[in-house]
Amino acid sequence: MTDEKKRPKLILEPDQRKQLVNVQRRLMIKSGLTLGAVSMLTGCNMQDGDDVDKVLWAMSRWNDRVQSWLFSGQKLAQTYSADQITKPFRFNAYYPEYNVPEIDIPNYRLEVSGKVEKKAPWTLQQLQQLPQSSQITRLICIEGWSAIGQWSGVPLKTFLQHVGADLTCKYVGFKCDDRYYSSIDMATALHPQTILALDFGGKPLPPDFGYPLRLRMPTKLGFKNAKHIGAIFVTDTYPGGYWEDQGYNWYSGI
Ligand SMILES: Nc1nc2c(c(=O)[nH]1)N[C@H]1C(S)=C(S)[C@@H](COP(=O)(O)O)O[C@H]1N2
Ligand SMILES: [Mo]
Repeated sequence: MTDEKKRPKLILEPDQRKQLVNVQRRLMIKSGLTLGAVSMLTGCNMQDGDDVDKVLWAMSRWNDRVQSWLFSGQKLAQTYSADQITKPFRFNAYYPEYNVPEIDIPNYRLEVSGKVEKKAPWTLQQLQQLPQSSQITRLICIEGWSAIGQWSGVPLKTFLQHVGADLTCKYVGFKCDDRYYSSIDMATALHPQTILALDFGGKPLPPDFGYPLRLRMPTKLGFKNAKHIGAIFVTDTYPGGYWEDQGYNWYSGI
């Protein structure tokens, strides 16, 4: 028997293969861990699909913790000048551009729930009346492209303070009007460059880019930047996310 034949064979379901690619690539390459080290750390020998699945999720959650320890909370992401803005900007979603949701803007309300004192919904006008912050930053998509854009809106911290959110909670979750959903750690929610963007390039957010309200934070990968936000909630229960639940690392800091 050659060494090759003795080595346990990984038989992966398509879903698990996707997880292996998405999670393993980021975690193992970034941390420099080998398969052997991973099996030592997790107690799984990776001999069957079930184990692989367990390892990947365990590693990913462990990676979330390490990333959040390393996150300074105040260190600013790089900003750019107006002449560096990418034109045209790039659209991305889990569906093609012609399926961008139609939103009834005049009747739009942002819902707020979970561990907050004030659960009244917000109109766009009310959001526009809160202090605004602007940024020219780079959005980086996990699929291998990036683009520089200008967004402005309400710092999420300001919003959370206004609704009397329990800032000791672990998570802030987002529900979107295209059934997308995501969540972030509280430290990132309070970061000065994390904003609820109302404007893109100095004008109200266009449909493609997440109207009427999107999350914009240059400290996390593109898929964490939820568009078309309809509801925000504060919780200690892990909310996951659309891609996160399919294997993308939840923290996904940059
Ligand atoms: N509601 C919603 N938000 C979303 C997505 C989505 O499919 N639906 N896709 C994410 C991904 S993968 C990326 S890269 C960015 C793309 O934002 P853009 O269209 O402004 O470039 O939006 C993120 N936010
Ligand atoms: Mo993305």
